[in-house]
Amino acid sequence: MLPDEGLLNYIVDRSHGCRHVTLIDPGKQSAEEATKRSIAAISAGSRMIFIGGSTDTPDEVVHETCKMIQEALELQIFASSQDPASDEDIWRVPVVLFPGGAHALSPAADGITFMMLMNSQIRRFLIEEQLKGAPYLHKFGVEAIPTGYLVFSPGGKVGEVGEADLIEPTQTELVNSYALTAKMYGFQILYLEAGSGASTQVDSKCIEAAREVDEICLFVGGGIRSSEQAAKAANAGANWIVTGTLTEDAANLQELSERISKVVAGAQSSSS
Ligand code: 1GP
Repeated sequence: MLPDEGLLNYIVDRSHGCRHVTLIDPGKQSAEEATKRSIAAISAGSRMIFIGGSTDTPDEVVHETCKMIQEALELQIFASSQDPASDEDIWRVPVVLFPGGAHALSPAADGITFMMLMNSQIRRFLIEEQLKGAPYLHKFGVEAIPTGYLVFSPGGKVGEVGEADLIEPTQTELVNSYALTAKMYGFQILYLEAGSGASTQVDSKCIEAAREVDEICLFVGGGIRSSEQAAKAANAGANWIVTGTLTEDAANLQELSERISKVVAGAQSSSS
């Protein structure tokens, strides 16, 4: 659900400290379950929903998931508007496509992180998937947020599929050059990714090296599960922390809420 200030303004706004994104892989649960998880995540303090992940999910499944989450958010806004004690704005949370390529797009999304996998070694993820996806996004009026995407060691599946020249923790100068390059391309977001389910999160020194480029909005994800890990990334300069596995392997909605509350608290504990 699009916030009043518009998607880009909402994303780059730093007045709320470091915020949390819940990544939902529409291929890993039904649209109903994805919707329940999204609502629980937002109640626990998550401020954006990303839809993406698996490479083989059909467009219909992605669309159904986006649509159902949007409808549930509308209902929550309506319910809150009937209750003077509740704040309907907490439900104005954008549902944004976080694609693995030109497939799995949906006009029901509020926008898309339109990404260049900057350290991919193959043309496909530097420009070809984008060429395929752009006419579709144009046709359906899905807002594209220019995003640089960098995959760090260990990198996981995205590192493999994207044939990324994985960045190691010592390569801080390189990270800074990528951040400058991203800025010069006009990218609004730089996403630092360790890979879904990564055993180690993106190194703080690398986040700091990217943070030196003040204008760019930094997303950090991959392997973050605890409040401490979230605080570490936030203190190094992340503007948004993304978690996916945390939600996927929660035994139930209660556990999901507790886990997200902790990560949100960690992210928000940062003074930066
Ligand atoms: C993956 O960065 C995200 O693209 C989230 O990673 O699944 O490890 O939370 P996790």
